Amino acid sequence: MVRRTLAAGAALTLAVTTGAVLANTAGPSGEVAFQPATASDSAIGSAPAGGPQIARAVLKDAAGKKVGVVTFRNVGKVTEVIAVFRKNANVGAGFHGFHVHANNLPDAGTGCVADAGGDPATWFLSADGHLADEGETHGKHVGDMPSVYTLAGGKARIAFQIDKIPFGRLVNSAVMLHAGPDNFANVPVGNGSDQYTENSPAATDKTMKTGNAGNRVACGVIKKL
Ligand SMILES: [Cu+2]
Repeated sequence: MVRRTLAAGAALTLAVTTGAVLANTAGPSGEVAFQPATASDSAIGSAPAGGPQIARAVLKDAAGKKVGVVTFRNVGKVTEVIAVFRKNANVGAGFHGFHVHANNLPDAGTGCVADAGGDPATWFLSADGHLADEGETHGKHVGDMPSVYTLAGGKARIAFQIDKIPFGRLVNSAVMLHAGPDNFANVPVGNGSDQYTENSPAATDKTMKTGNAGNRVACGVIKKL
């Protein structure tokens, strides 16, 4: 337990408990990838004396066209997130799954790599699965974020707060926008007449990992400003 008094702003004391270090246990093909905690993780809850820490991801589509900007502003225990997608972003109108993906497993490459002429299912697999800690299922991944709703012309603006990802873990991870809505793994599995008893275990397992939000259509690596 570390107790710090922030120099910036009004006197504010935050209690910080450094989390356990977790190992990478998932491959790049799944949506879940565990990212080990780093020394910089302890930065959460301690806005530096110089002011908030800011990081940004510029999201591009498979063709390399800039479609949006996501800004993370850490003000202590909470990080404020503002995502803006351009008019004519060409990602389709409606809800889109939106997550922070790990980007630390070298097997499938790193960063946001896509072949615009290739199978869309292969786009941005260079980044790993959702940023997650061991045992978390989708909807509870530390990298899960609210869905983006794009207007008919492709524009979107969404602002929200997150409190599960230390700032140090955000940096160099990747923000991913998916083609389709995110079901947050809300599959009512069971034996009831209104439950998806016909679902295969594999399908259930998949949605518990990804939310079945579909292909990755825009990606940007988070860089500290
Ligand atoms: Cu995702």
